Amino acid sequence: MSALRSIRLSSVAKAARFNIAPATAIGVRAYSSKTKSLKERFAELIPEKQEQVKAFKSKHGNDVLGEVTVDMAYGGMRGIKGLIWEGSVLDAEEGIRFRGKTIPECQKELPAAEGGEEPLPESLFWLLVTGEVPTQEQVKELSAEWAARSDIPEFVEEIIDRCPKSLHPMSQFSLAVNALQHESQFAKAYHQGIHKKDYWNPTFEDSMDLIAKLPNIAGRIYRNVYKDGKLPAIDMDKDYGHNLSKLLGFSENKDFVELMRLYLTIHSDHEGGNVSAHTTHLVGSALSDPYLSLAAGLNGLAGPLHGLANQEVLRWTLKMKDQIGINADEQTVKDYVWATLKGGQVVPGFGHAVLRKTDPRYMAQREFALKHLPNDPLFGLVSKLYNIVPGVLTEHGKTKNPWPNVDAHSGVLLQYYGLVEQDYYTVLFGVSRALGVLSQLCWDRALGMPLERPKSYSTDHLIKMLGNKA
Ligand code: HAX
Repeated sequence: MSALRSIRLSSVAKAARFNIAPATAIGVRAYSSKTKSLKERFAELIPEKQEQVKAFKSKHGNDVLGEVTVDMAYGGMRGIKGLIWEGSVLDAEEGIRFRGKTIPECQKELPAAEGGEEPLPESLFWLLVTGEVPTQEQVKELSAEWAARSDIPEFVEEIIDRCPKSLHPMSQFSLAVNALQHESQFAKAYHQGIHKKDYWNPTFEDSMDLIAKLPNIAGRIYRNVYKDGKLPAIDMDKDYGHNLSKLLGFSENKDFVELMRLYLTIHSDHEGGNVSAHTTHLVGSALSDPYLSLAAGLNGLAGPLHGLANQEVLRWTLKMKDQIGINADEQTVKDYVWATLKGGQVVPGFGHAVLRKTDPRYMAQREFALKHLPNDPLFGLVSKLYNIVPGVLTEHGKTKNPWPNVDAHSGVLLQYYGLVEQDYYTVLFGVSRALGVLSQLCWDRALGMPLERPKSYSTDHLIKMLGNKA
């Protein structure tokens, strides 16, 4: 048993001795360090943020954020401003900013691994929780803490092992996260009558445990479905991206490990209204614990209009390659795209509910490809699509945003390094998305966010309400 883990378990044992909920008894500082731990810093920030929100609400509580039209109600609530999300804000033209920082700024400012260039997902998580750029030492401690918490219970391993290979990896992923709920400190503390002002504490502990355990779940699914089912142990002194790569069998390739760090960073958060984020937040608002909340979000991520699009993109692109050849000319590619549209299908990887420009997450991956695989033929085809599809979608005239989104590029990178199993890709997206939605869930509980319950109407009711209006 590692030193870190024994410290954590000893505080649980102490809690048991005093007959109090372990989560509330776990001290804010569980690890010896000269610098502040993430939990310490989070705990410090909570009263400041609570005060800020209280003051803002008392001054602006009745200010109007926008109006809601009938079209918006029927139109998937596009544009309705009704959610609070601390970690990131999405601008339609500029794309995502994590705590005010663009992706290139994150790449420049967040700590990377020794000898690496891409930000460590640990540093992005720290930024999402605190709004601050961590020190290298703080990131190293977070890596060690996640490694120390990474084991999954045997019964969860058995559940994964018993899944038929034909069960989609995302269903296996969601199943395993639901089963891990057995470990929830929040659920236990709630059962024992925890005071609501302390909800943040077991929520934080659950979130840290859950994030730490995801690589072992994801790795096990990958090895079971596509390989011989044997899983290596993670390296206790290595970072999250390295360890996930190791579990998948790719840690020997340092470029793949860097890709994984970049991938896990940029897929983490995309403000609050997307399906996976909103679902996690909504389910969490019923005080369902982080495990149940994330599992619900993962089920949303598994839809083809959302996260699963990255699987669909590669499938669609490879099918195109088989049908028209990798070096097809512009007109042949255009005809293929038109055939998809005329078949009543979407062109996967293009369009977005909020964005109106090329997704900067797409650009970050394109830049990675230009640096590491400029001559890869499939990357060449993806680049061709980048130049052709927006024009076709514009001519088609329906899509509000003809530009590529994040999912249009991730598959070609994974494919290049040998991770060719497309059905698996959304699991990686889910590991990353956990960083964003769980950091928000911690803030939801810290800020006492209430049960979410918007109002709905039937069509008949709306006709009665508005039907006679001139
Ligand atoms: N190909 C074909 N038609 C498209 C399209 C595309 N890529 N994108 C939008 N459209 C169509 C819509 O289906 C809609 O048609 P109908 O009026 O017949 O229903 C019309 O254009 C208007 O849609 P929109 O307002 O531009 O887009 P929405 O906000 O409704 O939907 C989607 C946004 C991302 C779901 C949409 O662009 C889409 O289906 N794209 C392809 C799937 C995809 O790449 N999804 C991943 C998005 C990013 C993400 O969440 N990643 O996880």
